[in-house]
Amino acid sequence: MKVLTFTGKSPSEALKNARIEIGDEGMLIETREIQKKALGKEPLYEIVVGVDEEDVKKHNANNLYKKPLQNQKPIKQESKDVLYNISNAAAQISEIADVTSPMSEYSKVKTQVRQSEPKELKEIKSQISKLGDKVNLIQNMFWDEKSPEIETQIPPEFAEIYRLASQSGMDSEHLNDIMRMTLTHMPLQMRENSTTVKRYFQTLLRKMIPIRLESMPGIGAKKVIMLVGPTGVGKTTSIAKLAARYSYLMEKKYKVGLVVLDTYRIGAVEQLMQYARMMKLGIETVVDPPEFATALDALKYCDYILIDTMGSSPYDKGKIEKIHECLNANDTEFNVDVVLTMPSSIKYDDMKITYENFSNLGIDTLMFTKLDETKGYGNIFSLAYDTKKPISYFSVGQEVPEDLVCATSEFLIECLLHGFNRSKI
Ligand SMILES: Nc1nc2c(ncn2[C@@H]2O[C@H](COP(=O)(O)OP(=O)(O)O)[C@@H](O)[C@H]2O)c(=O)[nH]1
Ligand SMILES: [Mg+2]
Repeated sequence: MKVLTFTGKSPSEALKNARIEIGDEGMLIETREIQKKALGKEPLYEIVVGVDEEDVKKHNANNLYKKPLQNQKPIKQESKDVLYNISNAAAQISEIADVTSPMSEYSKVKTQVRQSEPKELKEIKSQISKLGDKVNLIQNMFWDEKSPEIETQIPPEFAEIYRLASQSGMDSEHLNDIMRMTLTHMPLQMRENSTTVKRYFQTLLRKMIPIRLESMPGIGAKKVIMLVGPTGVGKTTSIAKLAARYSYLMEKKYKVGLVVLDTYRIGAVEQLMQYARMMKLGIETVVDPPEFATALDALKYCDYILIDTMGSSPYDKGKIEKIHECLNANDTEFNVDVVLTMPSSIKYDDMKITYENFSNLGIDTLMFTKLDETKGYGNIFSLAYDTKKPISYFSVGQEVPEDLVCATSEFLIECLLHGFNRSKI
């Protein structure tokens, strides 16, 4: 290799001189200050450039020599007086390359940022990773303390799903049962990852919920549906939604008739009367139990008969008994589907009390209202799981008729694990 030296009053001038002689070919070996600037004396810089065919090839392979000479950093940087940082070098390069406008502050900053970015990013990444480890550690510590007392030790990968499910208001015994089942049946390799644990758990929950899929009355048959439940839960509103659904919203337009047993509260009767007028539906009112069969008979031309009942507190046995008498007095051929309607905003224990109080009416399905007003849906899961009564509908708002959802296990488990999302209806 031939070693050539070039001098100048600055490193850039030395480089410029080198380029005049040898062009861009060559390897910048060193830049050094030969003479310091002093009174009456100009500074003198020297650059050492190697030019050799063999070395050119070698450095090309290392990517060092791919750049033109003015873009290279010297291999040796012995002279402490010459500060070689990127911005400095960049300034020199622009100077040599005859860049007309001097490097702006902006581009200097940009260069520095670009240089420091990977280092900072590395630092942030390492901090995040350390933090993640700490969170896991803490989570596991809490998990060890709080993990449910069931025979098998539940691994930390279950912590997230356990937290979500227990926060949802699900009965703790049910949750522990499910955990036990999961641990018994879940393949070992799936347990190592909290995502697969969650997916497995989700599927299991779905399979555990009894659902009554909506079916339409066959030719010549009819459906008689009665909504029962405490006052103010949304029975009348739901009857209006169902009526609109069957008479207007489906592909086939069914004949719908209404019966109202809520004759003690004039306002409540008027509420359903208004819906009946708006939708042009036949409506019958029932005061005494024997009138119930008469009302059904009067609406026998309908495909659907929807029965709204008097509101009653779960403890008001008298009113529940009156409904019971109506059902007993039903000597028609029509079978009445009794739907217990409950708001999702009440606790699981209160749901159970309500269920027990209405159970002598022979509950066929469950309907949950006001899903838009709550955050936890585990109580719904637990009631359906415990009673083995299928869920038929959900009410998700006050709007008639749109805020009604035909029950599916996917919808409920999605609400349970991720909250109610109107866009997913
Ligand atoms: N936020 C919300 N409000 C509802 C829902 N269903 C009914 N409501 C409201 O609850 C109140 C009582 O409803 P109503 O149908 O009269 O209850 P009922 O006494 O059981 O017949 C009314 O203000 C309804 O608009 C629902 O799903 N979500
Ligand atoms: Mg009502």
